[in-house]
Amino acid sequence: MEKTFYVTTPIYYVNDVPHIGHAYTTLACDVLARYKRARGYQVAFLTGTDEHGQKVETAAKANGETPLELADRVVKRFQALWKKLNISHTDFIRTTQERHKHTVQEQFKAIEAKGDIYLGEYEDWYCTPCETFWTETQLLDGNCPDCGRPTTKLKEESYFFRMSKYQDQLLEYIGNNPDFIQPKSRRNEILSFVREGLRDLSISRTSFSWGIPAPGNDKHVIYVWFDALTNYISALGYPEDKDGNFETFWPAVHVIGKDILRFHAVYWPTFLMAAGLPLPKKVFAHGWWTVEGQKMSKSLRNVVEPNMLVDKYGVDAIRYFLLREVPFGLDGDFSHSALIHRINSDLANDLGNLVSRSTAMLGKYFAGELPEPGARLEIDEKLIELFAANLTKIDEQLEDMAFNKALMSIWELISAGNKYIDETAPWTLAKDPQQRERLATVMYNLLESLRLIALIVAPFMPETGAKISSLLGADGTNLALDGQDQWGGLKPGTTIEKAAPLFPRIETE
Ligand code: ME8
Repeated sequence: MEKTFYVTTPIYYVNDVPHIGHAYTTLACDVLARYKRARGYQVAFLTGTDEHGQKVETAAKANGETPLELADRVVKRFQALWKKLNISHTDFIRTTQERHKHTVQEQFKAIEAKGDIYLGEYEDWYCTPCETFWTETQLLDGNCPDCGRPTTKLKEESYFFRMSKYQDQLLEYIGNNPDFIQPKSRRNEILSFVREGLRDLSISRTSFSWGIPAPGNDKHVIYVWFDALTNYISALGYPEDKDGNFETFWPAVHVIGKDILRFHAVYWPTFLMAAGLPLPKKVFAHGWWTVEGQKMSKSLRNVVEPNMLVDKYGVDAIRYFLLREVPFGLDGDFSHSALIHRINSDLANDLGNLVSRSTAMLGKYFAGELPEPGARLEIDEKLIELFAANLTKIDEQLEDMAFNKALMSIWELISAGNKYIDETAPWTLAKDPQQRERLATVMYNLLESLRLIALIVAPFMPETGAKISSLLGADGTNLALDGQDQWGGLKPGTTIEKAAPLFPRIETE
């Protein structure tokens, strides 16, 4: 059977424009998708947009457009950004698409038929001038968070999901599957939340209309989270599964920000249990970015716009920085000085120099033609062993979504390459005709190191991986690791040109 892998990003709200936070989640998923592909998996990679709900309805009204017009406009910005960031998603779902609405309604009907959805009453705080319901926690000093006027407690008819029924089953599942919710600290948070008791969940509203109607009762629209979470299976064609995608790819690995963990680790699994479906393989909640030490917010005008960063620094530098700077799972701070430091030291200096020195020396000593290597010395064996060991390590690190550690393991290889140059001193060997074979071995090992570095760096930095690979005479579009990750893949006789600098240094005043 073919190995398959399904990874998803959250679907992003269209009432905001994309910023580095969104880019971060999507990039992480892209690295996983590319890595798994390189390892021979058939990959489904889903991203998309969350387009229903009161917030979108209100934002559209404020702009004098329909919710769908607003969504159409913002969706283009997300799609353009993903293209610019080299995101390799295989599907893009919009919750306003027919395929999605269909699945949501089928899911609602199935759970209702089972008796786990019932009609009841929901009590909340209502702001009459704004015609808006607010939950207790949304209120500001008891008043409407939008207009500041007093609110009144009102009852609203609502459908409820019998979430309470699944409390024990969920606890048992989380207990039996230690890797289901990651990182561990977050898992503990969820465990204590569930242990405190699950209440039934209101899953419809009658107070606004921009949403998917409840089947058989048009007065109600389905609550955004029941709608939104279902995207992960509607994109696979559930329940009909005409193309067999559900059968092939479900369950998924969900990558999300810590802000929406409860929805993914409590609501979503219990919906799935009620529908009799397997639970996700993993829910990983990463941390949040601040900017130059402050919370990113529109009012502070410090929202970091990824388009601008890519234009200024290049796509691979941004991809590298975001995943290298902060352990996935912890909060981090974005600053221009940290970004520039990483570009100059890790990219221009370490990786850039290794590539330019190695290819330049091959040009100088062997007219750019890769020689046949001779007998290996201990220093060669050590280098080769390090590559084998770290490739295995990186596989485990990516399994744990430790992107920064995986990058450190790659940079260990890059440093080892630079150190190998310093210790073997090819310029000295080149002066002695007796050392010609030794020089050939050294040059072969250096260029072979570059081949493996290109392949393993490619999921993180696809353009860089492809550039180095093509330089070595390989097909820059085939960056498979599977079957290519053994030492000795480069063919002697290959012509390799001197590389242009990969990452120009960024000068600062
Ligand atoms: O929550 N740092 O959509 P959303 C890191 N539609 N990541 C950040 C971030 C920051 N400062 N800000 C946002 C929604 N994110 C729902 C999801 S899923 C069925 C429905 C990322 O547009 C992070 O991944 O508010 C977070 O989970 C996501 O953007 C929220 O995007």
